[in-house]
Amino acid sequence: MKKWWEECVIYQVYPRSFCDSNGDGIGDIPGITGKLDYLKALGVGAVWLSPVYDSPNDDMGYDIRDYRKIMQEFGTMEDFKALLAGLHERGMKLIMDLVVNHSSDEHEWFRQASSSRENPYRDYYIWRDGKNGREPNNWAGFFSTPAWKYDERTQQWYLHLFSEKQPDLNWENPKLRAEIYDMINFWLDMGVDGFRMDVIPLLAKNQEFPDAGPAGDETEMQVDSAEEAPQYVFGGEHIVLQPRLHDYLREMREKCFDGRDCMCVGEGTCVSIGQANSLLEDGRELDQLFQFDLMDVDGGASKWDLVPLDTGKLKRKLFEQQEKICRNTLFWSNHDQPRAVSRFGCTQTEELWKRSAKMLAAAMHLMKGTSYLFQGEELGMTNFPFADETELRDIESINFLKEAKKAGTQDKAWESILVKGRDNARTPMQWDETKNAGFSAGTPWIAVNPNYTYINAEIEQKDEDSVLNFYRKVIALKTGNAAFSHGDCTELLADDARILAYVRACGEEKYLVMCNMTGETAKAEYPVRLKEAEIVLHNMDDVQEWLRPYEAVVCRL
Ligand code: TEU
Ligand code: CA
Repeated sequence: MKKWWEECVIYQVYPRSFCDSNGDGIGDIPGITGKLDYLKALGVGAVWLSPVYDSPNDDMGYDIRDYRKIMQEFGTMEDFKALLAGLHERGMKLIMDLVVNHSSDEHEWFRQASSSRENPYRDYYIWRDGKNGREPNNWAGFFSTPAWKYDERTQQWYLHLFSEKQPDLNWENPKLRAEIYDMINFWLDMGVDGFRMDVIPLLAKNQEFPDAGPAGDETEMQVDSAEEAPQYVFGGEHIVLQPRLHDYLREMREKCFDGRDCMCVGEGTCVSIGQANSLLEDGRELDQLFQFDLMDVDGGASKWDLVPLDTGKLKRKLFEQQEKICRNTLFWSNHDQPRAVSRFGCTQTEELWKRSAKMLAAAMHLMKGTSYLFQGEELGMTNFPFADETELRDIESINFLKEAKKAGTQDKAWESILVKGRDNARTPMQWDETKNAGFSAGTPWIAVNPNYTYINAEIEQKDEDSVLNFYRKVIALKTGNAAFSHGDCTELLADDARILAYVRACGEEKYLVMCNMTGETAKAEYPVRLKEAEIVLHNMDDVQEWLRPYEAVVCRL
């Protein structure tokens, strides 16, 4: 028996940039409620809502100050309940973002914990003495800083894998865990249908907190002179998928999810394809997982290393995920990733922009697994042409650029930020061709993409040939046809790096999906003659013998 979350397409809303209802330039919850009919017409069955909890927004809401309070600029708890009711009235579900690896340093727990070593909340966080006058170990954080910050008042260091204002919670502490489970049940009792779990593979840490990289070499940390900065190293082997993580997730399921028709999808930060099932297969931990190998195909040692897209490598990753992850999620982007059509498609001309955006829709969302769309993906929204750093809002890019300036590599860093910066995904949703793309009557908190004049929901709703209407057809196929919602997925043309081809089959229903992922016409030994095929979906007006650049066809077999 399939679960609701295996049969619907899920749409991620980044509330700050979705729709501003009161003209303060910031998206808000009533703005989302006002757009539910748009989402219903798109054909999505659930919304994943990025954090709406009270937050100082150091990391745009992923730094929570009060887990049971709605962020003031997003609205009130009544607004939230109206959104939840509005979704349920339309037969749609709501998945909240659960950020419990860390809180904000302005959370009451941390205010207490950092007031004294004896405070009862001290062990809600991770405090250690320094070593040789420096951090307890050599771990680097995710945002270009060391992973520890010194607290003068209590003379110890606290762990923060992300920003300094995001202290890691100590999951070894059963009191902390009980508080989190209580909070989860608070939202589930209200009728929330599930959670997307932020950096969930990192909850458990090696309690020895050893140095990362080559065997912890004490001298590595010894700083002979002030200008010699120690080498900070990502401590993945000590913080990713640690054994205790599985205990925590099982306990969370017992305390919160058992007996409820709810779901949890984990953000599989640093989890390989081969490791994914350790969190999924017995169903006692996560229901689904976002696995990120696809998000790394155009990166090197770090996301900022720009590597040309290799469609052969992309295909291999896609089919490896299909084959090895028992409950797969399908996504091209989210609020942390650049826009799909700019990254995996082509924006050189309006024709190729439209065609490649549609090709990506068919390529990804007709595969096997639950499809997750990121807001604006259905319009073909693109990366933003940031003029300079004053237009940046994201701490990850801002910190990265700051460090690059110290190293004199700011020009290269800027290049990378334009291509990979998270702000690309966070520019306002483009609703129509009025001021600020209809996002806000005020001054948006982040600039609106100037291409909103032709990339916007209103114009695309009226255009039968738009990216939006193509997404509607893909979603209708995906959710309305057993071959696509439940069927097997068999790869074809595996050795051809240009063409993504697969058969979806369930009983008598069989369909072939063929997508040319490149800018060249792809001549090859096709499984069917396109001119004789029964085409049910196509991103071009006529049929030729070979797939033209970014051409996608879906044929009934
Ligand atoms: O992201 C986790 C994470 O690993 C990010 O660093 C992401 O991989 C990177 O930004 C890609 O460029 C989650 C949230 O999705 C992100 O928005 C938060 O900043 C982060 O956790 C901390 O909560
Ligand atoms: Ca607002």
